[in-house]
Amino acid sequence: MDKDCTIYVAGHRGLVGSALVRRLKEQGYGRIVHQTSSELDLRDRDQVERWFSEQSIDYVFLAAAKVGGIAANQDFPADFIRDNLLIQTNVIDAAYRHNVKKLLFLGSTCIYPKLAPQPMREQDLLGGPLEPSNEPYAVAKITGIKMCQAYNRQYGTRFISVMPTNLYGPQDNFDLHTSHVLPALIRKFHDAMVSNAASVEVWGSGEPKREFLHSDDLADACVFLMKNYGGDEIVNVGWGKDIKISELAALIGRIVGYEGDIVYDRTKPDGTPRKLVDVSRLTEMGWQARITLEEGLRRTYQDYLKEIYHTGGV
Ligand code: GFB
Repeated sequence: MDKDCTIYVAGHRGLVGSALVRRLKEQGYGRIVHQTSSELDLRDRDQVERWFSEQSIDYVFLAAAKVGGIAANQDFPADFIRDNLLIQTNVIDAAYRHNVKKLLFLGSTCIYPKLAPQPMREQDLLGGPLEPSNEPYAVAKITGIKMCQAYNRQYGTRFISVMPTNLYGPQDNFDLHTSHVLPALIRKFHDAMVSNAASVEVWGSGEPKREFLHSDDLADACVFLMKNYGGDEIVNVGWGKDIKISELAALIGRIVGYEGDIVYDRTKPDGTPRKLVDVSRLTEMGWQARITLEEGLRRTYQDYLKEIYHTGGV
């Protein structure tokens, strides 16, 4: 990627897209283009076509998606499959028709079977039934991967697909109903600490295990792959270790400084029992994540405090 190339970051206001813009700027890329969803509705083929005709886009990071935690996936399954299929189909097809040099599609590790052997390897894709709580989202993401591979095969494009594990960082969604577990727990523990509540409610049994990667690490991996990877196979990006939700809750409680009880609401779903990715394909290429969960959580809590108090943090 030349420093003066035009790079389109789709979804630049989100957790992943905003981290990509930060990383690309740090590396000296001058022409990064983007649009908000009200300026450009990526679900609308004509608007996407117009955008690609107006810009001379060389590279695309496709980070725009409808995302959410376990409850949002269960409550809005139609929105998750429709919006993601429309967004990715329009952008991938426009990238082909406008001769984009390379596109990076962001998938998710929920594309792997519910009971895939752990850690999950790239070749486990389509090896068994999916986790039901997010199947429509996962099917949309699998379709995106297959579209990239099909376009490469038929049209000779260079579209690569990256599978990040559960992510967190600045610009995350802290809404208690639609967010992922990590921002939800930061908010719940903070609110409990401020209001001196006797306990914090954590969904499910606390037994499921998840792996968490900071969005700045993911952005670094994506820029690395855009520069160095041209293969057709998908590539996992993860931290390499997972922890129980109960351990995550205890860690967040410690960072926030909350000393009350943790209670488990077992009427809420656990989702998939474990989700850890095999990162050997990426580490063999020479890339490794750097931000430890504890450091990442401290940074995310500081960012959250700045956001809610509009100050310089504590
Ligand atoms: O992050 P999360 O919503 O999604 O939930 P998934 C992870 C685990 O944390 C589940 C538990 O076992 C939840 O029951 N959990 C505990 C909580 N307390 C809370 C809470 O207050 N809020 C939330 N949200 N969870 C998502 C998929 O699955 O992973 C998406 O739904 C996507 O499609 C994403 O793939 C990466 O890790 O289960």
